[in-house]
Amino acid sequence: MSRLLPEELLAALRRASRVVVFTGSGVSAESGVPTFRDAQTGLWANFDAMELATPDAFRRDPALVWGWYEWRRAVVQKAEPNAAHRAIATMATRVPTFTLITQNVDDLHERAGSRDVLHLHGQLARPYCQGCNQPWTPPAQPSLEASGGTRVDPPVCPECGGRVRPGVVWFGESLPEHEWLAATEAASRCEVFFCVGTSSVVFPAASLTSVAIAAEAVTVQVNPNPTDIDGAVTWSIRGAAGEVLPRIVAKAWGGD
Ligand code: BV8
Repeated sequence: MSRLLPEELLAALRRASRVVVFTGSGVSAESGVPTFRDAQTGLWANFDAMELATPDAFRRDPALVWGWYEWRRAVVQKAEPNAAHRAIATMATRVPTFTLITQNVDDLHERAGSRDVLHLHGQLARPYCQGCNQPWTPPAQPSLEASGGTRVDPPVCPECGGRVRPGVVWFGESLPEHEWLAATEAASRCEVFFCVGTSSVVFPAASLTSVAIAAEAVTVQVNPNPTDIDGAVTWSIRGAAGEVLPRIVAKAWGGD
């Protein structure tokens, strides 16, 4: 475990032509967005995210699940990207080929300036009709904000009258093929692979670190807490992403 930034890591970063950053909900924690396995807060204290993020939960109680996603959309809307999101966007300008892969469904990477983000688990901002797959554009103001409750009936598709669902990948659902193929390709060819703010317990996304290790990339974990991959990665840096990543960018390339 290290808080210091090993010179070998910084040198590998400077000479790398292909770098991948793989993020989880911990990268948005310093923006005030609860991590996925944090005890739910406020209205949602008695619900388990793992139970709500499933097709069965939506089938059983669409208003409860839609209300949860509307609450999360409101939380993200009020949040701002943090120094970790900005450092990742800066890193992309310092290396020839950079790939950002995220498990997060928020848009904070994009709002920090990152482009072509590979969202393996979908996006809050992309609901769609489960009948005809027509994308549904959410109103600027999340409905829960208005209702203040925990239950909100999901919208009805204007095209086919079907039920609109959150634009995320639920447990038991397949990952989007394009994003998954692009992510595994990037992880298998990179020279440096960062795994930031994830407990690495959700698969197949968490297997990307093993893909990078098998490709003999320098692998770097950034997390304030221990995880199961502490002993598998080249460097495990114990710290908050918003503190560690800006330091890495500054020490590797100078400037901000
Ligand atoms: C599928 C969207 C197959 C919804 C999410 C092996 C192979 C394949 C599948 C499985 C497998 N084993 C088990 C499975 C099934 C399942 C799974 O992985 N279950 C787990 C729980 C055991 N996987 C699936 O169902 C996947 N689908 O495999 O389909 C298939 C094949 C054919 C046909 C049909 C199906 C789909 C998984 C996607 C689920 N959807 N999100 C939503 O958001 O509501 S996953 C959810 O977990 C979020 O996306 C989240 O990002 C992700 C991972 O969690 P983390 O990001 O790691 O968050 P967590 O809270 O756990 O950890 C936060 C970390 O941050 C902590 O370590 C903390 O210390 C750290 N941290 C805190 N503060 C900071 C910080 N780090 C840095 N800085 C800080 N400041």
